[in-house]
Amino acid sequence: MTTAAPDTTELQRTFDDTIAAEQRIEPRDWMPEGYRRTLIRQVAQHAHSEIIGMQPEGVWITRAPSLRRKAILMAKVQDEAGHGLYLYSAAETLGADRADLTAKLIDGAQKYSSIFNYPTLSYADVGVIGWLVDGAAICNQVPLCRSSFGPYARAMIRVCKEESFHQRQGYELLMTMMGGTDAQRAMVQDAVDRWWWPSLMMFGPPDDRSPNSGQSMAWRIKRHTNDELRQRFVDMSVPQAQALGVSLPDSQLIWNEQRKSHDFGTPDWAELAAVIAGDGPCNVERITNRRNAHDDGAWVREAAMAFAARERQEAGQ
Ligand code: BYC
Repeated sequence: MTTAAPDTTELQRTFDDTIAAEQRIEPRDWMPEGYRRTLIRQVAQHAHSEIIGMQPEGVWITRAPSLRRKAILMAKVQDEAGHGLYLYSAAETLGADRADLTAKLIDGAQKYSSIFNYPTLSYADVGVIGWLVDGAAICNQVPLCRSSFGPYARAMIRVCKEESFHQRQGYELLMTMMGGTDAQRAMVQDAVDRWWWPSLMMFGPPDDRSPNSGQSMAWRIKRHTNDELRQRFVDMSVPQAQALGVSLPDSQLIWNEQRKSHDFGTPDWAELAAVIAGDGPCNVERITNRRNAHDDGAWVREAAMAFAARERQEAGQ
């Protein structure tokens, strides 16, 4: 006796019910092709961001001002490599091929976060990346721990724990510098002035120009809109800036008693569009470095493949 395969309507109903019941979709479950494509797009972009995101801070490892700072920074940059690897693995559970994803990053066919296309000009930038960039990442990623796709949500739990350490180390670094000389305080303020607006842009375009948000929210891949998370980040950062003793470079930033939230200025959306399109200050440098690292590692991949093939052959004998 054969059992008829369930038809698409029935599969779609099971999928919809799973999402509505706040349960997870797992790799072997049926899923609409659009859901799979959206997740591969977002998870791959996220993985690429972690890998490219190693560069702006990585260049400061050799110039860290003490052994302690060097050890902390090395651990942080290594964590970012780890996050990239979990996320590529999550994308593989959706049927994506890791080599193909890397090729798409290098060829510019897939995106990575706009924030990593800005230069790190002083050591204070390492602290500000920890405070603001990792802070924005946490704001964005904590809700992703409840994302409907199981492997992505589970990867986010570990990533967020590590991001909290990253944020704390950045804030502690800045606190130390703010307790130092006038020149050090000026370096911190300069870094805050340069990173504040790009950090707000990390959350993506405003909701009325975010083509993917509606469907991604309906599928519960995203749990909040870009503007909701941006607002949360501003409200979180203002008291932290006060405690640190820095000003945020926005003359329109003010507490709104009615909304119980801060009003703030409008990020330069034309700048975000240009950076996403490949025209930011460091896009070419970041991709060139990634391409060179990939080419330089070709012999390692070949050796690993040859070793695996020999092991398989010996096991078969
Ligand atoms: N940069 O419809 P929208 C880290 C694209 S790394 C570049 O709102 P969506 C860290 C967007 O992809 C953490 N592109 O899209 C590592 C879309 O283009 P496509 C990075 C952006 O997906 C090292 C188009 O614009 N975090 O923490 O609904 C050191 C329209 O946007 C950006 C993640 O990757 C951008 N900022 O929402 C330190 C989080 N914004 O694909 C720290 C996971 C938008 O249609 N991703 N675009 O051609 C997400 O949460 C969502 O994908 C986004 C965008 C909120 C970013």
